Amino acid sequence: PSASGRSVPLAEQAGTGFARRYGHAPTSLWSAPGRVNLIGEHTDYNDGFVLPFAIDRHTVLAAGPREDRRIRVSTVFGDGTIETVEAAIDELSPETVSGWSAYPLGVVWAAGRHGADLAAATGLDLFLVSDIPIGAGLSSSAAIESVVAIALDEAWGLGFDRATLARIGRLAENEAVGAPTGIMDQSAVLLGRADSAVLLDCRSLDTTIVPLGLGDEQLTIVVTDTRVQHAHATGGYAARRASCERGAAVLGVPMLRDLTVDDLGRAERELDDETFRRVRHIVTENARVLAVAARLHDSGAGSIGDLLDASHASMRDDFEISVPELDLSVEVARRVGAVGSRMTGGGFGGASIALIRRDLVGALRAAQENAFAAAGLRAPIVFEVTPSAGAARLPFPPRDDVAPGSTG
Ligand code: GAF
Repeated sequence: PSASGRSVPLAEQAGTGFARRYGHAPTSLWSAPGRVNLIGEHTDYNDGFVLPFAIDRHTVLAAGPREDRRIRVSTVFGDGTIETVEAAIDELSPETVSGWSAYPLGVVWAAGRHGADLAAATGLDLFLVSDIPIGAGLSSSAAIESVVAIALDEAWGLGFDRATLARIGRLAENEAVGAPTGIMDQSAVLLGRADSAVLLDCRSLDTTIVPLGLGDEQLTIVVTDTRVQHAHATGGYAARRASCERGAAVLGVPMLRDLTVDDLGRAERELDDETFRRVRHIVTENARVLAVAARLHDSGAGSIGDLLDASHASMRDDFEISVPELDLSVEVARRVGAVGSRMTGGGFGGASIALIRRDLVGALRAAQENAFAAAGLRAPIVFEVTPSAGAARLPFPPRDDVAPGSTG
């Protein structure tokens, strides 16, 4: 919010921030949303299925060309401080980038690995602003990667399709940031459509847009950010990935995607208990994703609640990636009358979602705040999200009537 109390649109913040920082105006503006995963957790790196949607929270990038072959990138932190990092395009590698700038600069390097001719690339000044909470499991990182990827694609005339841009973002995250994540987040951010989720087959990368029709049923999706921060470059995420690889190896399949619920009897006999439970989560979660997509098509969002609930139980008990704050927020949502509720994203912190009637949103917010206070926990942040369009170029100069993500 500005000093006047009016919330300054992100596009305007990016444009004026750029001009103040670099002393000249930007030439283009770009926007990429965060994402919520409706269902399909940790299935992406097992070649399975996911069903995320882009949300109405964005990272906006102001960009302008330079005469030399350097990249300058700036970002605004929550307390208003601005940090700028500068690098020569030719010297970029996973070893030379670090901190927050590993996301945008890692994308430049990754574009080169995907065939972009970096030797012919002109320098760029970049300025990033965002209203996606960091560490909440809403893909603030994929939004940065994707917004930089679409801007480079046009500035350098690369002509990559969206699936390739998603791969570039993922490569940056895996190699430059060092988080062994899958392809879901970048795909959701780049391929999202208004009022819809994206059903992604993470083996073929085939996508199907699945209309959610929430408005027709007077339903909405509410995020409860527990403010327990997670980071996927460390610890549990990589350990879960290793368990999945071990399970597939022992069972003699290329990926856990290649198992069905009919294989779980054999899996239980051949695996140790912990690995079996990790495998059972992936196998049943893949089945739930396909069932949710089918039910959305056949009978609408009001019919998917039990599958969301079962997904949460599986993550809590079998995959063991939930935390008490997430479990509490899910229980509270059910008590208030949500259709269904589950943690979303990689886990070990972050946010849960509740699919709930619109008229219950106020009651849900109050109940979450009360329950967290009663448990002696930091107040959660509770807000509605709207399934939104994916990353896009914004009109420049900014127009007041066009919100980030509403074009393209
Ligand atoms: C994180 C990762 F980035 C995704 O690739 C995915 O594995 C998710 O956790 C869990 O479903 O968001």
